[in-house]
Amino acid sequence: VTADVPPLDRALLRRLRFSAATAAFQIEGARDEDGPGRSIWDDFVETPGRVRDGSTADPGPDSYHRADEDVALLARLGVDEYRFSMSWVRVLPDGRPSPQGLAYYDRLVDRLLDAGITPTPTLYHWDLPSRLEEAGGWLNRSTAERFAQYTEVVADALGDRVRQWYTINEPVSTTLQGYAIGELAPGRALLFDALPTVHHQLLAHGYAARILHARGATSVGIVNNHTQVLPASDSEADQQAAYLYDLIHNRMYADPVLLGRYPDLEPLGVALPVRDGDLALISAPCELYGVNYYNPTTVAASAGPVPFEVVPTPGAPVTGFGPLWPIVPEALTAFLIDARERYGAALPPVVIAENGASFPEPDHVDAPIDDTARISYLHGHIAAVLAAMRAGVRIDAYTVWSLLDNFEWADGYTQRFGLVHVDMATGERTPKASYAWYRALIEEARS
Ligand code: GBH
Repeated sequence: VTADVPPLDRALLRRLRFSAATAAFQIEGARDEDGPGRSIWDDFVETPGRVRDGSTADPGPDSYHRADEDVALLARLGVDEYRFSMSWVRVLPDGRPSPQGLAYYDRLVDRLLDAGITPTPTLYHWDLPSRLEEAGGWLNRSTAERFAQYTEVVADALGDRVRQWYTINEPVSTTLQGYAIGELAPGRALLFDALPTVHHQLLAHGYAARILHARGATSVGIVNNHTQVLPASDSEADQQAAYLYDLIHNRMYADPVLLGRYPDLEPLGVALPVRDGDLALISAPCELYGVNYYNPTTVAASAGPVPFEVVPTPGAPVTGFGPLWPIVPEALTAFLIDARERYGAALPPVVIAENGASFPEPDHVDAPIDDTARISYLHGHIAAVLAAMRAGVRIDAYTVWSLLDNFEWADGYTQRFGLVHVDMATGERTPKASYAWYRALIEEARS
């Protein structure tokens, strides 16, 4: 299958490592097996009205029982790495390490290594222990300290075989959608009062990076969700709105990690609970910088409770999420070049840790779905990555979100990102055309 776009430059493709990603809560299922503790996502999915189709993520793709199939799919795909996440509440159900919870990841790591695939776990992909949320969750500084203890347990168990780690996935989503607006767990609507969660998540990253480095990790990084911000018009008001959105979505998470300081938050009228020494910890050098990128964001001024609003990007096709998920590959190139300009040598090699497109595909399929839109999305964005490399941005790896159709948070199973279709009733996995396409691309890069 080929999309209607020019071929990719093989010399540049060869310089990338290729990967695919998933996250524990989105694929594992088995929420009551081997005694995991409860997480804020268990609570959220059980709250009526929170998840669009009422689904609970269990069994979902059921990877807790099907990890061997997942590894076989990854091996046939030919990826260099697999980015999966670890469930804090499996590892520490009640604050003490669980041998069974750890055994699942221990075995997964071994299977991956046997298959010649580098395991690159994410320590935290949104499933905070409920007992910590009861104490304030990420609003409470002590959650970062608990996270450090969890990291020690994981590093002791897997650090002999795992050398590359991602610390925290998309703190911006947790802050904005989890604590400010409430579309994601823990479902709070604190608006600007949510902002201490930024600092505490970054602190958790800092602690974890220090622990992992001390235990021999060679490649560690945070994963931030970034977007290229475009003002809706040239008006002063829209440009100011875009500036604020960039601050709150991009720079508030990147500047402290890469430059050791927060941007000037005066225009937002907020202050963060920073203590002496925090920023040195948060900005201690890392070997990689993880970027999740899906779409640009067009922003207009607003008279509502927050001074900006996200509006459709004129002229762009969209993914299954609709008008606020425009498909604009060149915006990824522009973002990466801008980041290189803003952060200079402080920007470590970038890993594109997630990139992909969702569509509302059926749960049960008898014939292959039309997968052209996903292929053309992936092709366009890989081309955009190569263009940034050509312009001098150091990029080490590209990761597709996602290996599998999975539990798409508040959208349940109504949006599917997989290279592989999953029938959630049976767990059956069927590679889509995009899987064959990605496999051929990796093969060509290696030939
Ligand atoms: C990433 O989130 C996550 O890391 C990953 O787990 C997730 O599956 C993937 O991307 C796709 O969403 O009502 O338009 O806000 C990116 C943030 C959070 C954006 C959920 C989409 C709901 C749709 N995503 N959000 S919208």
